[in-house]
Amino acid sequence: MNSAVRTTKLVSVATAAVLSLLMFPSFLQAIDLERAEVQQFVADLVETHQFDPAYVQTALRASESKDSILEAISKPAERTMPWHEYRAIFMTPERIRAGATFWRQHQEVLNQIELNTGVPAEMVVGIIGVESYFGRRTGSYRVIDALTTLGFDYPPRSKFFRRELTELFLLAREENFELEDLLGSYAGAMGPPQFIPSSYRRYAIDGNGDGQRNLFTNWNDILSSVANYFAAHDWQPDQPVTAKATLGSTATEPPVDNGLSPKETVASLSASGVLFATELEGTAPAQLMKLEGANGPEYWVGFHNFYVITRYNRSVLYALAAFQLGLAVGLAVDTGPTTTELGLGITNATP
Ligand SMILES: [Ca+2]
Repeated sequence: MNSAVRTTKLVSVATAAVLSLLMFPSFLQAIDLERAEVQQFVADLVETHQFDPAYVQTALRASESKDSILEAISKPAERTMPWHEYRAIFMTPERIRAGATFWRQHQEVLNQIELNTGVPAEMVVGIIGVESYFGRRTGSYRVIDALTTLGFDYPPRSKFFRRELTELFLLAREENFELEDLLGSYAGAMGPPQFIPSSYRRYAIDGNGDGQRNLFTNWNDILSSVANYFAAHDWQPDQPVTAKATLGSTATEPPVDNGLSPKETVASLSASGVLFATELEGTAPAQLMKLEGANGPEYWVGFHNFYVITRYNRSVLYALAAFQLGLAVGLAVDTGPTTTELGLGITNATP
């Protein structure tokens, strides 16, 4: 019996492998349930979160480890690209126009969210525009494939992604999703706002009040959740995000810091000879960033709200692109809430 079963299994595995190679450009394979770390994972879900072991095993058995996911995780765009090239991906006339259409479609919800949270429509729209081209590009990997691949076959961050895999199981149970139907990016980020499972569970909002937090297809939930993420990370309403800066003639060694938290203040940067306009007090946190523009270096000062954007995605380039795209779309929409000039930040006009 054993040998017959084994033979059948071998044949079917071999057939599947050949079919896979024919059908997919990159190699993929089922997760091996015999592996110690996979067994440990199943045991944890069963013991800590009371999952049915058969359910977990079935889900994992149906998932696939993919080389294309391992390749994608090794080269995120914002780490390898100069600012002007990265910015050019997002600040296209097409994307800005699409953003204006998107804004008008969701105007009412965006206004309500801004009223409730103090997070401006520009910011929410900018994030959705950079993350997914306003919902057009949300990723076509099965989230369970992404997280099993990275959780079990990507040692540098396997702990992190295995935790996200646990969160995915919990999320699907809580929100009544079919686990295997959920699609997302190669890193397991879902829907137009690209929330990973832990962020989804922690920050998603049921905006339309139907009892489910649906970040895949419900725009009220999606937009409310982005704003909630910002509010939860201490977004300061009506405060600026960035200012364009130049170096005064007295600036000998500018305190450039392209890190992810402001270590200087408005006063200390000014004292160093950095020239920029802001109404913030001297004690307000600030950082001077030097980016590679098309015609030489660009200097930007980031304030507290800039730091908040980097909590959504830990990249200075990302944060600046999302902010600028939101401003550009806001200008294109040309409605009630308007923006001040680029770089000075967001203010709400009196309606
Ligand atoms: Ca909902």
